[in-house]
Amino acid sequence: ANIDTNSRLCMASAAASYKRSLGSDTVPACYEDLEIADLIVITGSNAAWAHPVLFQRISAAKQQRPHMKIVVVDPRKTATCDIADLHLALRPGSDGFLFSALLAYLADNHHLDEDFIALHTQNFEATLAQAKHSAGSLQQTADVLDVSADDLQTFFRWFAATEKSLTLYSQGINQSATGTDKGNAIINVHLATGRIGKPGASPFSITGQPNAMGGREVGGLSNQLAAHMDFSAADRDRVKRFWNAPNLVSEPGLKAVDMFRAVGEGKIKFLWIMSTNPLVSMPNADAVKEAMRQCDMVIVSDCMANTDTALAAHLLLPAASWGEKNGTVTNSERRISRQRGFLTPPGEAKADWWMICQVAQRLGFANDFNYSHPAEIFDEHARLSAFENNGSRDFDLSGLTALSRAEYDALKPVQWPINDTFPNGRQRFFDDGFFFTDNRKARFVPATPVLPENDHDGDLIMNTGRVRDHWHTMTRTGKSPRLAQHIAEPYAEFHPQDAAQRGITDGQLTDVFNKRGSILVRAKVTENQRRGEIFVPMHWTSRYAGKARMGTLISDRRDPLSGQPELKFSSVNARPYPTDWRGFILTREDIGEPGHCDYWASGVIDRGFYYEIAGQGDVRATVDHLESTMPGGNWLRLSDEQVRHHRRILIVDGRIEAVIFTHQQEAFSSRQWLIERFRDDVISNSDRRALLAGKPGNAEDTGAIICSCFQVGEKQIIKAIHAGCNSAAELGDTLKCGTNCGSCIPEIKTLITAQSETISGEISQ
Ligand SMILES: Nc1nc2c(c(=O)[nH]1)N[C@H]1C(S)=C(S)[C@@H](COP(=O)(O)OP(=O)(O)OC[C@H]3O[C@@H](n4cnc5c(=O)[nH]c(N)nc54)[C@H](O)[C@@H]3O)O[C@H]1N2
Ligand SMILES: Nc1nc2c(c(=O)[nH]1)N[C@H]1C(S)=C(S)[C@@H](COP(=O)(O)OP(=O)(O)OC[C@H]3O[C@@H](n4cnc5c(=O)[nH]c(N)nc54)[C@H](O)[C@@H]3O)O[C@H]1N2
Ligand SMILES: [Mo]
Repeated sequence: ANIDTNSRLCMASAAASYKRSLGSDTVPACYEDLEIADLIVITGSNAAWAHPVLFQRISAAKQQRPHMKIVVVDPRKTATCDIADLHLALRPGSDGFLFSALLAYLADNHHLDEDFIALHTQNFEATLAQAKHSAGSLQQTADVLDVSADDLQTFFRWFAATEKSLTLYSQGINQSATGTDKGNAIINVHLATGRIGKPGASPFSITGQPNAMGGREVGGLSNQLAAHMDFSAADRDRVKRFWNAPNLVSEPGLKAVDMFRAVGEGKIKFLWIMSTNPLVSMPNADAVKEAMRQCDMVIVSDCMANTDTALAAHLLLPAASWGEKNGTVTNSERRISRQRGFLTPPGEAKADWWMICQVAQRLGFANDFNYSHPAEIFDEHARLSAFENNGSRDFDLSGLTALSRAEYDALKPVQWPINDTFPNGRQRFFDDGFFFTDNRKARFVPATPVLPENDHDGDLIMNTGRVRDHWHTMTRTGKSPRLAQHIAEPYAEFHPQDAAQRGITDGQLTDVFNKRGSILVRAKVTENQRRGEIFVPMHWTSRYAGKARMGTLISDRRDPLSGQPELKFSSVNARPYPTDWRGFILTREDIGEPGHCDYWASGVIDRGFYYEIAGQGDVRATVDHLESTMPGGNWLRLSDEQVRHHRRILIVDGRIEAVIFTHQQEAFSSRQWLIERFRDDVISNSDRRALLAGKPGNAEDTGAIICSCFQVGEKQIIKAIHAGCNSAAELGDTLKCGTNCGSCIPEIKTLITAQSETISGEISQ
């Protein structure tokens, strides 16, 4: 039942051989698709920020094999475009047209794999007919996509000509009311060219959560049973018998959006929310909040006590977090890895499985939920996957049943299925051309592409997604000073013309609103946005900002099949939010929501907290109020009421305890310098003078942190560029930036380009 040493050795030598083979066309015995592909299409994903490990692999492979082509399909110009040979900045939601037209093009230009289609697939004719019907001419498709016909043609030619092509897709495809159709349109072009399950040639849905696959394997979706079984009569019967559960649920449950609607309608009166923060991450988030308020009983299990959702709970159960518990996770290449706890859970925190078992036992299932260790649960999971399987179902862990505790503990990462045919796991699925359907043939699914519905609540389309250094609702990344320094405030990105048209300038506070709600965020003006579209990060919560829960603006329109909401296409308005003053606070203690401020955003710094604040009207009253919420002591107070400038500093025993700065324009230009002084145990005389003068001292101000790993700031990088470093590699040698996780390399390159323009400008002047 274990992975034998031979296979480990085989994989190790294969890994060495694929490395050797990079640059040549020979395919090694064991292969890594990303390294050997000749074309990688990345659509609907900002992989540079959201999948940094995969992205760094792709980037390294491209460096080794420069002929490898990368096409990025995204309405925005993102950090991922850094390595792109071609960027299709398409109209939001038009991917279905793109891939349908590609299918028609492949057929018209004789690039289909007729044998593969005939032998291994079904429903091709209807699918092609539909694609041809919706495609139109190249120019028509280019018009729908709003890209140039030349670029489109280039993409089609490259795809047609490149056997080893991968299509990676993520939330820009899925989070759509027609996401299932778009996924099918992508899979269709791969089936039609036989490019599936072959080395360097496949569609690849890059899942998000580290254990997104694991969640599906155990049936963690409302329309699934455990072990990848669904609600078909045969599957239900099988699970019923395996568990001896005569009352097994007979119908799929409600998906997230429908479930919260049912809560709102009083049809669901009891909710147990585990490991998610829906008050922030759901669309129509204020309706979700209201639904929860009306619900009779809301229980929240979380490892954090103060999330937006936890604060709305009747009962909070403290959960152990990942480093504190024991189990397995499955990544997007089907690889199951043991996760071993390395910390003792604090206080009363318990693993989620333990809580579920305790409840089940009290509901009368004492004998069925009497596990004493996760290894026992894994064993049952593996046995269910193997039950009456015999190779008929893809998910099969029969080779991992009946592991001893020691074997479970020592389990090495392995790709499922693990069974008689694949005792050491299976590296590649579908390489034999057989699929897990009744007749073993892959199914083409035709779909008529449509553009997203526009509610016309406003004249801008709001796209949402991730930033590099935060994870979802920031309940954990929000605690890290290093990560907070990359982007300190919630924001919205605007195209320069859209901003100008509305009187919005870079750095200005902006009200983004529609009939559902309104958020207050800082504007960033950038050519990376298409006209008429803005981008807002999904991360900021009520915990970290006064009004930035962007989910409140999003409708709960959703895909009829997957239930996935339209999270990347909401109709909104934007207008500048004028303020009379802006301020910056540092404190040792978390002061929660700072009162009397129209705007605030906060985060952690080493040994304290920062607050960005802004407001209208009298600032003195606000400053007095803020001071009153902080420790007493000998506050130094300076003010220049003319320009709404206040500087209040509390120093106790030579250490800064709190700082409140306001100004009608910029409260203090060098936040990073100030944050660093907050770290000092004793403030030097010159720094004290600098503080009082409201100007940074001699110490270097590093600027906003670009490289989180080595804490290298923008200003340091710019200085090094001016001193002669003109590549990311040279900057890495000099400052170490970008040499660990590498996720800041695209930003470093952008700085180099921007600075070289300045430098050449200086020279030519
Ligand atoms: N740093 C960081 N990394 C993460 C996460 C995180 O929170 N922070 N979360 C993880 C999780 S759970 C997930 S699901 C993944 C998500 O990973 P991604 O899907 O890569 O992340 P998003 O930022 O949602 O990016 C989606 C991209 O789709 C683009 N897009 C929007 N509309 C369209 C469209 O119509 N067509 C196309 N082609 N593109 C479009 C957006 O502009 C955006 O750049 O990230 C994972 N990794
Ligand atoms: N507008 C918009 N909305 C989105 C998205 C988008 O791109 N745009 N992306 C969507 C996607 S792809 C995703 S994945 C979701 C993410 O949305 P959520 O899942 O709601 O966000 P998280 O912040 O990951 O929430 C996880 C919660 O679980 C807690 N937690 C962590 N570990 C444990 C544990 O071991 N046990 C328990 N019980 N709790 C734990 C954390 O503290 C946190 O409160 O957001 C979705 N919403
Ligand atoms: Mo996700």
